[in-house]
Amino acid sequence: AELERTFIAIKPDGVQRGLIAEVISRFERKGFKLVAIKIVVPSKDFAQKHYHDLKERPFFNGLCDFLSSGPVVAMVWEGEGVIRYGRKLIGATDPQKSEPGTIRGDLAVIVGRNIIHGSDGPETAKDEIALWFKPEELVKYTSNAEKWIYG
Ligand code: DAT
Ligand code: MG
Repeated sequence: AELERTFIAIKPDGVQRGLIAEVISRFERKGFKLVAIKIVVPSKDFAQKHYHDLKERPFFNGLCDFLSSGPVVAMVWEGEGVIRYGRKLIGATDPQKSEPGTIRGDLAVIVGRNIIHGSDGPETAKDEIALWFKPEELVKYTSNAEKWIYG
């Protein structure tokens, strides 16, 4: 399998609502491989780094306050097409527009409390993984399921 990785985070609303297992389960059952995970409360400064692309947007400050308001479950998932398909599992940014069957479609109502973050492309995936994790926190292992998932 091709070694593609994406950064996925369960935001404070998802953690507080008890949706950690639900979110992980969707990525795990799909056949993606978890290679890093931790729970952290990011500082406001760290949240601003994570969302630096959005710093001109009117909601930037509130967004960064929210991300740093409680524990976040930060993860790296690996698999063929995981960046793009991870975004499909997550659904549209605004849960009012997310399809049923997606994480945001099934589990969230408003854009400011949409449970989960996922990298939007190869460049942001690389940058976000490097921001949240040290290289040695990414675990290299062979999953026994791989030969059944990829043939
Ligand atoms: P996504 O999280 O789907 O990649 P994004 O990168 O455009 O979406 O925005 C990051 C987060 O900012 C998003 O998950 C929720 C918040 N956000 C986006 N647009 C918003 C808006 N119009 N009002 C309030 N919050 C918004
Ligand atoms: Mg984004």
